[in-house]
Amino acid sequence: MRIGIVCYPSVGGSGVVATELGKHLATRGHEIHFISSEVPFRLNEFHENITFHEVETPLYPLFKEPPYFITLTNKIAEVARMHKLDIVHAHYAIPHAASAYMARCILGPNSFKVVTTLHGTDITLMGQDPSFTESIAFSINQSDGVTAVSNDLRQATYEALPVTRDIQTIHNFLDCAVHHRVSIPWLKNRYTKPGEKVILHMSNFRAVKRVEDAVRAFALIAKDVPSRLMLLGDGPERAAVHRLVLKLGLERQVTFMGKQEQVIELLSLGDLFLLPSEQESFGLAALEAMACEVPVVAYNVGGLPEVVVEGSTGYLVPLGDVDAMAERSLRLLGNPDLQRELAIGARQRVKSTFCSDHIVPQYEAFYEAILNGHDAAQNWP
Ligand code: GMT
Repeated sequence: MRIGIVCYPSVGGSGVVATELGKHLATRGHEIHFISSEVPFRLNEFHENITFHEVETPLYPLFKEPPYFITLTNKIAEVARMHKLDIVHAHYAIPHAASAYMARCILGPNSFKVVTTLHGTDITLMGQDPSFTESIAFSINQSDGVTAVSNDLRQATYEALPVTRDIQTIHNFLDCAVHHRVSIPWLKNRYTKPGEKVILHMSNFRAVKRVEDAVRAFALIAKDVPSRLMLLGDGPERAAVHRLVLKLGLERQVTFMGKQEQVIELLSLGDLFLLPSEQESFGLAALEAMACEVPVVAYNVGGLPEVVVEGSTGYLVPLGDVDAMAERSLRLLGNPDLQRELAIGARQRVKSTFCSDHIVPQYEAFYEAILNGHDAAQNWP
């Protein structure tokens, strides 16, 4: 198949999933065309079946904002025509699905099929905002096929928006051959002290991630167990998190690692991963930790129960219950056999359910069904 993939290029779950999907599809012989404003950050090696097409958005003095929607639409139409694309797969409803729809209007109804994957914030945050609802619902309804990264997000979409199209859940995935625990002694020596337990958190430090809760839980954990909190990532809440670390006198036990692109080595240092997000349609960061044999303690929200299995790969506690987060963490860190059991359980869960070998064929089958004229609207919901 000839497939265009439209995604955000920056560090972030939707861009990562879109890029990994494109790379795996290319390896499986499909012709892949990435369409984005920059080279997606995980698209870091040459592949003969992958072409990148940059969307350039000139800012004329007349415009207050760059007209990205128009330039993206234009680029999708241009690439689809030139490379005879079968499918344009938009990751994120806004503006990608809307642009793909408009590009198809330009080329005509028999040109290419539009597949949209919903990742979460396009529904759970933007989807609730009246400034976006009409356009998001329209883009979803006009797609030829729609997927969501969890059952929870699928359900949330029907609840939030007047969507009449079937949505198929296709979970996020990892390359299990690449994502596994590695031992790098110098890294361990560089960042941790002997005997310390390593607690990790990784996110884009947006308010929805509640990183301060991870720090508060860590403060309780560190009272009982010699430990270190390693914070991977950066974003708008970083300064507030730093202030809290200082206020709690934890500066010697908390390490801010900043934005990291290669995370496997760092995740492999962990004994435990904290994910106190107040919303998470899937929680790719949790999956990445689990692949590296790191159990997860998270709030019981969104799609996280589809990833973290209570008591066998980690624990899920009520949203905002920092005490419970610390208590489960201590239960695990205080019992090395239990920690090991959950670490192995976490890896097993990723291997049995979320490896690329298992998920990428689901996307291929989905594309094929759409190209063969399956009307995805028939099955709703
Ligand atoms: O969570 C973020 O801030 C980034 C966001 C994105 O669009 O990249 O992540 C969303 O999509 C990921 C990939 O499907 C999911 O793993 C995340 O759970 C989801 N984030 C939220 O629902 C808050």
